[in-house]
Amino acid sequence: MFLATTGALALFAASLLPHDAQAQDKQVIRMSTPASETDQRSVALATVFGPAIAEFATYQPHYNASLVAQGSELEAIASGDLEMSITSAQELANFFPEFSIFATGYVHQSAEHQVRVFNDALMDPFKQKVEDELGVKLLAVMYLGKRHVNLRFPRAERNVMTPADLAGVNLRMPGSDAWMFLGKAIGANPTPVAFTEIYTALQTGSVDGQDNPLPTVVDAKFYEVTKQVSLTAHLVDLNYIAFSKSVWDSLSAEQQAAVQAAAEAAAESGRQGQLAKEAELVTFLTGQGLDVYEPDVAAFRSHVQAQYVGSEFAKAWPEGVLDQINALGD
Ligand code: KDO
Repeated sequence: MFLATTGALALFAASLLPHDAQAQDKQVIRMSTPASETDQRSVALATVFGPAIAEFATYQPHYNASLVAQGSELEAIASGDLEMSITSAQELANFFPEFSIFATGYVHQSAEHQVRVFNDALMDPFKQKVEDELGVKLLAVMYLGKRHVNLRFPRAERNVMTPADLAGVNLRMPGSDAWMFLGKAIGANPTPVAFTEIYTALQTGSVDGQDNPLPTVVDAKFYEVTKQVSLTAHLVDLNYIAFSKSVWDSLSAEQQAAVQAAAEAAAESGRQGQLAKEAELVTFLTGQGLDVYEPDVAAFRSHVQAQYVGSEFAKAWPEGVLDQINALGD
């Protein structure tokens, strides 16, 4: 009996060997993000991207900034410590100021507009520069959603209809110049806090509010520690799927095509997931006792646009690109 079991075990182990050897040969793709595992972008990457490349690579996601701190992912890819992330235009603008055009309030109009812009020839020099100078390939654009102002105060205390109503409000923003500028441009007093610290910052009152799309407000449970959402839609936000160029170069042409197709399919799946959530979450948040209301969006738009005109950011935008982006609008 003992011998039989040992023999069976030996056979079983032997049958695993070629597999194991194969698994060791596979390229491991570590992906780091501050997002949670249940965020629609994370879900799409885990259920669409990972399986689509499983034959030759092992997709290994790290959530909640547990592997790399928010904002350091591009450096980590550039130095070979990470293979993939979902990066923002604001983070790219730290290296390449012209990327601030995609981080500017009220420039992108919708999820579909983001895709048209990303796939247009106008993006080619942007993508090329990131590839050449940082060793990062931008494979596809993921939809994060429309960012709104989400505050601890009840509406009776602070009714946010125009930028003037945000005067003196300590609004948490991610920590980079482009984000700070946007926070100021909507009329608030921006305070940099890492994504993973927002809940506590809201709970303890070290900030008065934060801005993120509704799916994030729900996924990260910010609704538990806030009382209102003013639907400012000041940024139709995105992330680019960022992939190590040196890993890309080590793949065969077929594998590269598979990675590219997998990234596009995951982005599409995540986009649909995020759009569906955006459509249903006003009801959920209202049910949780939050006031969710429409401000004077035209007042926000004209105020924000006026802040960017003539700014240091706008000076870095290549001639004519804003017009090209607008021409691709809805
Ligand atoms: C955030 O820190 O508010 C932000 O929404 C910024 C985005 O660019 C993105 O990094 C996102 O956080 C994380 O993926 C968490 O959702």
